Amino acid sequence: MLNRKVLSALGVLLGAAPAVAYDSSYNMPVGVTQIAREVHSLHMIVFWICVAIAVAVFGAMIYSIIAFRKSKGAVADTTMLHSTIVEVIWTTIPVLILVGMAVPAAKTLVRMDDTRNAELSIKITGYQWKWQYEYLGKGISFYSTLGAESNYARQLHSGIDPNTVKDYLLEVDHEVVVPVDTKVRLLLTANDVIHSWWVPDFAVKKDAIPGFINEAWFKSEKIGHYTGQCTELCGRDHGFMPIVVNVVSKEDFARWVADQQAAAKAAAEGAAPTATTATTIAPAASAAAAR
Ligand SMILES: [Cu+2]
Repeated sequence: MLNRKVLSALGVLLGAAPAVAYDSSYNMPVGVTQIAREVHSLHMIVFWICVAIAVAVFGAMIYSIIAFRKSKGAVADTTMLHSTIVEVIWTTIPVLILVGMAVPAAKTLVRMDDTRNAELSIKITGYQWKWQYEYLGKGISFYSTLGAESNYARQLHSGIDPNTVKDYLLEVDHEVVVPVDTKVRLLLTANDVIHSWWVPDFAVKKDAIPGFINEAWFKSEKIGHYTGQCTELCGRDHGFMPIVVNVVSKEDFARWVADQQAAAKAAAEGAAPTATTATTIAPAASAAAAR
């Protein structure tokens, strides 16, 4: 009776592991960059190693508890108190497993840190509670804050059901626009407290620290909208400074840059900004591509 209960509980646990692993709403996203895919597969390798170890360890333990219980007349073996061979085995196997996991992980970490040959550099500054984006060498600079709809809905007694707001707390007024298939280097810093720039689909998560410049990069292989958040608790509105990256075609990006530069020039000359200051390019089309 006990055997069957324990075995069925084990079965449920083992069945749940792959289900959790492959249901993307629980698991981390595969992402849209080479690095993100590598990170995802490293995560899955380590996950399955952990599952295998858990099955072996808990399997042996539960079997021993059931098969050698006192009521069955089991008597402790007091003769085998020390075994050098067993100690060597239980030291060697974990070392091999750890090295086996560390080598591919280190390779990916080295690639993550290689920001050379970037085709576009964006300086990102974290503020309480918004992000500033400066496209280096292009004369483009703007702040990105929580979208108006989310901002209204989040207010106490707003009367707005957050479930009715599209991309609640994941929409901004000015999206970061970058070209597809382009290595984009990010230079991260902050102007007050520590923030952290995180976009899961790019596998980029880097602290933005006052007085320091941290580097990161990504090369999106897919056009679309990708969202992220600040992941360093930075004060009252930490949860209200999302990130939206709009990955567009290279032609659309060139057009966007020209529009931004023209708008900046017009503003500098004192003329009223034109309608082309909008930073969103075909949101419906690119959002559809992302999903
Ligand atoms: Cu923050």
